[in-house]
Amino acid sequence: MNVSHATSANVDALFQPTMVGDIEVPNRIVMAPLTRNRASAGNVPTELNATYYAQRASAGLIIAEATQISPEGQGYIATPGIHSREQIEGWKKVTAAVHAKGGRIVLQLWHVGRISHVSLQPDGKPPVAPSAIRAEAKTFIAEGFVDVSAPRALALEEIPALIDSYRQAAANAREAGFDGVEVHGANGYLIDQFLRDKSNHRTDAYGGGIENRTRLLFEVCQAVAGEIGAGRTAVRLSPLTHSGDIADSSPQRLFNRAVERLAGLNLAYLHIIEGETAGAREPEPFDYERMRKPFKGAWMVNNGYDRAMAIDEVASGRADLVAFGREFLANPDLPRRLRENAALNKPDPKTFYGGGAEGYTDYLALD
Ligand code: 8OZ
Repeated sequence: MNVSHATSANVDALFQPTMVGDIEVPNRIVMAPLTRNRASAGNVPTELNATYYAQRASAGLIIAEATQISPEGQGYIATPGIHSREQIEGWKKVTAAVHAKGGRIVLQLWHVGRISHVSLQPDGKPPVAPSAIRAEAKTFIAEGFVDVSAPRALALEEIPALIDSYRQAAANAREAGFDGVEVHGANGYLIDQFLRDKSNHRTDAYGGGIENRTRLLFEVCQAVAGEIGAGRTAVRLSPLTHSGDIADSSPQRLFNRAVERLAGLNLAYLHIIEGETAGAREPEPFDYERMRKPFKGAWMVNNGYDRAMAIDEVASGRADLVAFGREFLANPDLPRRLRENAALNKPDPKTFYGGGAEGYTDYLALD
């Protein structure tokens, strides 16, 4: 018996092609969605953005950064949108550049809900949320870091139009050349605000018990899948995160039921942030296998994975795909580096949010 095989799973596990819904991927290494705040005026993607994503086209799948579905969906400066003609045309440059390099790219559909500031909202109005509860959280605007603004509660009558703005954004993403979309249901943004009982105090069909709090997530995914196909629709969830001042009294029950409802839609993949976003992987006990059980699509995991953990996770079958954020930001050829066990460039947090090419398109590949 080969001892090295017996003691450690083989890196080849990460390079087995597979189907992710309707999308065929050549490896299991995914570029996680990363907010970089480098859109141009009108929140329009640029040639520089196209270069950045094309440099990373060897990913099994690129998940493009969180992108607002509507003007109200914006919460930070210079994040891209997918609701205007100029934005769709800008994204076409990105998808064409990635496809020309042989890659695959989906768009993360984002509504920040209450994690916003009046200066970013149409006519300076308050941001919208499930309930009028201000988050203890910050955002960044033209003047720098500021507290988020107090939101107003969405009226029940406004929810059909909200869901339709997700559907329209998915149609726009398809027109822009994306291979699919990932609905952002994580990290304390609008859908997550509806899921959790700390931020959702509604007494109508979208608040109260778990059935009602999972309704918006379900209906958004149903509308998006109906527009572009379930095999091109995915969701990101973060059951244990407290990002955006979010919390729930019973995350295991909540997310078991959320995944059970989503399972009926036959989505392409579920993307799970394990633990606190960009923080502790096990802040409290959580049975991810139990949550996964009803779901038949691809299972993607994220948060602090290194090479050995990723190989073990995929080789064991606990996950089909592993998403890397900061490592992909700093290593445009991350799949090759993982395959060869090469050293990794270190990401520089000073250039994460905003700026130009520095810390964006100037990380070197091997050779
Ligand atoms: C970092 C800064 C701003 C937004 C997320 C979209 O956490 C984000 C985000 C991350 O999902």
